Amino acid sequence: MSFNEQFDQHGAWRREFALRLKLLSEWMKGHDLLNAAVEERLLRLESQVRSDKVMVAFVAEFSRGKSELINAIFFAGYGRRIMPASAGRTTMCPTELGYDPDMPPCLRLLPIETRLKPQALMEWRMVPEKWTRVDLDVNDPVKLSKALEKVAEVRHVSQDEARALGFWHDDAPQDNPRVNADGLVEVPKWRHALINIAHPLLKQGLVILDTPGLNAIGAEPELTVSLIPQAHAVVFILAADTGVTKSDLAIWREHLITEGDDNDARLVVLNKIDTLWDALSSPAQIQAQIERQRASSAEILGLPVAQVLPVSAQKGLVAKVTGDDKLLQASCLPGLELALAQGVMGQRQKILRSAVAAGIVELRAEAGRVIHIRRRDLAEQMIELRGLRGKNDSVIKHMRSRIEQEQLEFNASGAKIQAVRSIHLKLLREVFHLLGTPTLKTELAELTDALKQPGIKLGVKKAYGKTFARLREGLQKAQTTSADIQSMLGGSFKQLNAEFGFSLQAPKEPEMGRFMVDLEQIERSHLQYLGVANILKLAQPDFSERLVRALATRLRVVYETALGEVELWNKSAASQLDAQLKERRRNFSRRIEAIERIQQAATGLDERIAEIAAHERALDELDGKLDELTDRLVHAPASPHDPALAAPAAAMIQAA
Ligand SMILES: Nc1nc2c(ncn2[C@@H]2O[C@H](COP(=O)(O)OP(=O)(O)O)[C@@H](O)[C@H]2O)c(=O)[nH]1
Ligand SMILES: [Mg+2]
Repeated sequence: MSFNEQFDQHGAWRREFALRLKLLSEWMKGHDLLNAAVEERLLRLESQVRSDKVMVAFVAEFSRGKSELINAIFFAGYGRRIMPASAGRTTMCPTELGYDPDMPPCLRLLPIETRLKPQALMEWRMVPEKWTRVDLDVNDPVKLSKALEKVAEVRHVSQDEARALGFWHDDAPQDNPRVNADGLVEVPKWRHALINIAHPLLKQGLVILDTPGLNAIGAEPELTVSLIPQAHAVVFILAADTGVTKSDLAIWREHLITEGDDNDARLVVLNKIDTLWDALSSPAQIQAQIERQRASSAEILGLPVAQVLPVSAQKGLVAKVTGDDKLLQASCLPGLELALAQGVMGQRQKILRSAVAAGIVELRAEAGRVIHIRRRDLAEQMIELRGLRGKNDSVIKHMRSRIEQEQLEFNASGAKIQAVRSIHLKLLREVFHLLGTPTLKTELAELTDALKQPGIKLGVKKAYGKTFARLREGLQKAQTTSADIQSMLGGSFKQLNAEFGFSLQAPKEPEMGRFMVDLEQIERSHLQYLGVANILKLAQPDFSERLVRALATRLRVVYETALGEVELWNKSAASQLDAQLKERRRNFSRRIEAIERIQQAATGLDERIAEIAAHERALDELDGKLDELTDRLVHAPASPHDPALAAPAAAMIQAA
């Protein structure tokens, strides 16, 4: 299966899942099984599946064929080049292709001058008016690719301006852009481009990042510390006509090697193998030459040969557009697509599926508790009513006053429950404080200050190390406090269960380990960036400020996610308590009502008992149905060809 097919399949699974989830939520609502925690979980699952993005980044030096490869893999269906990729028309700024349904098809461009301001790219994303917008006509491939040529636009500026923008380094003259006859330097006109088009793959959540060469990557710290490390797959491209150059190696070493990462997510492509196709050599000779180059590239990069995939993007695109199967095979493009499909999509699917499966199990447990307490209440009423059989009026009266007494006592115990709540809240505030934005800000302010100290540059790694050590300590504390909350809740719930026959169960506290790993990964990507090569850049105060800003935006995402999990966990605990209190209050009024009816001889005792028995059966059915519906979600078929899909969702509604 190719990448595109696998992606399609993933999309189909997500749509199916979203539909089933919606039906489940309606069904639960109809049976009064929704409480705050269940609702929250449903919402999260829905948005997790709906907004799941898969980012594939193409990273390489100028002119290795990134844009051409993107055209060949994703956009051949348009019948022509979409991303500019011909000699002299090369991408100058990082370009993200994706789909946002709330926006018309357009190209948005952030002017390069925004580099002079300290805000991180992530922050600029939230200020749409600073971007230049060009609407796109997706039905006209010629106009479309013409409009996209804007990502190749350049400006000519003075050396000083180029320096300020991060494109001129006095210490590394060999890497500086060329100066024209007027003494002006060519720099990209745009800092970042966002392309919004309703391409089928993009609609399903694929995001493609096309990057310019080494110089531009180095000038935008956020690429190195955020976008590239967070991509689900990175395709690094070499060209057969240049071999592994010094700057290829610099990109690989400075931006792409991260120890401990899973290798499936890093693909190395040896592009332009067609330049080795030579009419005078035999196919075997050509093949041998490709293999030699493949082996030497692999050796230089320190990879197994199998991980370097030879292709010809250009011939692959031509072959797809003209329907030339032989050429397509010769281009080796299908092999690369397969590797992307298995390495990237396969992984992504697995992760998403196991995440949602865990969510569904929790959901099932929450709803199960509601059913459980209803069942318990019915059983209690049943015993009560059976006990009234053959009893006279005064016994019935006595029974009623006993229930009323119980009700009074229960209401009076509200203080106890209140006490549990207030301890819970107090501890929770501590966790919120530890993970909150103000705390993060304080920690990073210290780092910014440290980087501002003259002469500290050589100790910059140390300053980072200290900051991260403090952040880790904070997370650790959040974990310990969460564990305290958990055991406090566990103890109080146990007591309440014993006293009132509740079935409360403190939900497991969120695991901070995952965020610890995120933290480590962020630290690694930053440290890698702080190598000798950047020591001089770090001497510029605005550069280090930008770096810390980029760090802050990335950390904020991690902390917000952690906070979100803590919130959900506590909501789940609090709403369990609410739900059981509510059910219990209802139960008292039901019992009193039943006795009243018997007293007034409005209904016979036997009839009432039969009613309860019927309720019990209905509850059993509800429980079974819930099992079935949640099971179907966990085991939602992966493939649209799966026979299980032949029984579509409509059948499910009927069954429900
Ligand atoms: N012969 C050959 N040329 C290619 C191939 N892929 C890209 N090119 C050419 O290499 C140049 C740079 O390609 P482009 O995609 O713009 O490179 P980028 O800067 O990495 O995005 C263009 O002139 C392409 O036509 C290929 O597979 N074979
Ligand atoms: Mg390009």
